Amino acid sequence: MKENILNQIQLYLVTDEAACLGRDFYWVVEEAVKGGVTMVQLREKTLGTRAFIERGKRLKDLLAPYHVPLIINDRVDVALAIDADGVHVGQNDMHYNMLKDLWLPEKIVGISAETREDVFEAETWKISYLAASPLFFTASKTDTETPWGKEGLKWMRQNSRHPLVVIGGLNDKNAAEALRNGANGIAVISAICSAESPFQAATQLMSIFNKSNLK
Ligand code: TZP
Ligand code: MG
Repeated sequence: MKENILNQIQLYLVTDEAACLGRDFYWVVEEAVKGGVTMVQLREKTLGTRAFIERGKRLKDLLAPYHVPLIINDRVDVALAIDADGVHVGQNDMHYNMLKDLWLPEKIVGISAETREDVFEAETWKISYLAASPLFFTASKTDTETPWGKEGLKWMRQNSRHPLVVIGGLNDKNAAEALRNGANGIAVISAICSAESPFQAATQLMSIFNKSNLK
């Protein structure tokens, strides 16, 4: 499944079970997808391999009828094992030079860029998108480099040929500005997972996206 990557990355849900505030994980994801989420990343920092694979398979089955791609965070082996649609790696994960030999070229590959050097390095790579990580400070992930901020995002837009996803502190108050400054997609954890209604939160974010696209 690799249709149009620019459509797929528009509203990108990154999962975090703790952020779901005790509600059923699969319910939160499905509500978000019904609300308009265009891609889902399974991000598990504590699950063992077998449990990660089981969760990935279940999520893949859940997403299939909606034609929403499933991306696996960090773990290329898990992504391969469940035949996920894509993999997302950061600067401490498997290097692209190794990943490209293991991963099918038609599948999605996303990379997090934390520094300007990361952006330059990714220029020659055949990747699906680059993520500005983090765009803003966020309590959801604290082991990061300095946030890119608005000026950093503008710089990235000028210096990267890849579709850009922004992640970190995105919500319905700042999404439009990020889109105006070069983002092609908005990735969120808490703005959807911790919302009272993940369905409504996704609907609202998607309507911001659609309005920005009209201008
Ligand atoms: N990578 C960079 S920031 C971040 C990740 C996984 C967390 C984003 O969470 P939130 O709640 O949308 O700020
Ligand atoms: Mg990672």
